[in-house]
Amino acid sequence: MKDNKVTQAYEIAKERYAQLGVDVEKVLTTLEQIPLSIHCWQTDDVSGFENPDGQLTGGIQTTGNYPGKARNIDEVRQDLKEALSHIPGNHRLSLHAIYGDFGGKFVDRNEIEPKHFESWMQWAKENNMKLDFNSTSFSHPKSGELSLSNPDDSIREFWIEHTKRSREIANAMGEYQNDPCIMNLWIHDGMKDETVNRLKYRQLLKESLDEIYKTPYKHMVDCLESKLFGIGAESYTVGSHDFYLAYGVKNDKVVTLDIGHFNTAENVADKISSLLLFTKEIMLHVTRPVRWDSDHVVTINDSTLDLMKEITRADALNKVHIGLDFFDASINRIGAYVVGSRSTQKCLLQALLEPIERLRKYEANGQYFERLALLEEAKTMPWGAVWDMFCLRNDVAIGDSFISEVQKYEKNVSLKR
Ligand code: RNT
Ligand code: ZN
Repeated sequence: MKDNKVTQAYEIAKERYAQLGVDVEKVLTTLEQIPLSIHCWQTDDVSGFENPDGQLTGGIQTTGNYPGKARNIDEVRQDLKEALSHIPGNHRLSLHAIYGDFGGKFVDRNEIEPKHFESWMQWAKENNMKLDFNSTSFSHPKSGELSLSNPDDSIREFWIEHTKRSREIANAMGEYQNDPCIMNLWIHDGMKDETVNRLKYRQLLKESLDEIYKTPYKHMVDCLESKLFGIGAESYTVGSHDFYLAYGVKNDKVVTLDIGHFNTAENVADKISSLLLFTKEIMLHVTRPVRWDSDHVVTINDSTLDLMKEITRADALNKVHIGLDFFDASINRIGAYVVGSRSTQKCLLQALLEPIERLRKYEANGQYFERLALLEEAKTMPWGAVWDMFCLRNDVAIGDSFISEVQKYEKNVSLKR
């Protein structure tokens, strides 16, 4: 689309939004300031560099075998740069511990150090990004069904050591980038069938966490991610939502909400306003569960829209970290990043464009027909024209023109691998 057409459409949209009391310029400035924490693991189907040919375990799965996946650190970085060049705004990069720069040597999980992530810190700085971090419990000979909740002391201590070191690394990242690094802890611990020692494993997990969190750090933030079930661990999940919600509130830790980790009829968006009354911040894993925790690429759908609307309605943009967590191995992986990130931002934009003052007034007056009518009208407002302007100003592809860019990269780079 021609730039002047984008500008014309934007001017008309701006006027229409102004009639509803929405300042579009202000919205664009706000959107520009909201980073997504973009996960590194869509580049290579959650393989990492520790044992790239190993099996993905821990109840998570990628399906598909699309050609061109990144095979090493340089290819991961190259692909991330390509994806980012089509995503407007400045974003963060979320690394898993298995993505360290191990220089071809085997470094076990209980041996990782900040030095293995130094080149990432430099790379992120050069590319104007901040880093977030994740400890990795899965895809390891000691993963088994239980890690931090394992009754075997030596296995549990191995994972405690890994997680302690992960916090140290996150803190080093935060200090280096002069901005707190958000460290997410998700473990796969659970059981396939009827479990009779539920309390015992949860007790052990609690003890492990208490031990892990003994060291206070200034430059990182701890988050805990719960889950409903995993593949092969359908009957019992040690780190359930109740567990981490209670642990987080009691110990001043951030709770991570992954959209795929709740019963399908549960509205994750509704948790934002409750959680924020009891915890300082929230971490999100935005993803698209299809029938199960399938981690499909994020699209503009009701659950993503509702989530973003609840964040803006709760005035919580500065308290919620928006992380992405999808991994689809059946389509072009760069394309997956671009679509998923842009769709997340498009939902955020629609949320920011809500005529919230008028809606609130209606609600306060008991004018519920009027509230419903305006909510429906808002859905057909020309937010797409505002999005195009956002892309134009951020110098990224407007409309569908990123499709051919991604195809070009595929032809010239990824398919040659
Ligand atoms: C798994 C969790 C977790 C992982 C990443 C790779 O169900 O969602 O966040 O997806 O850590
Ligand atoms: Zn997640």
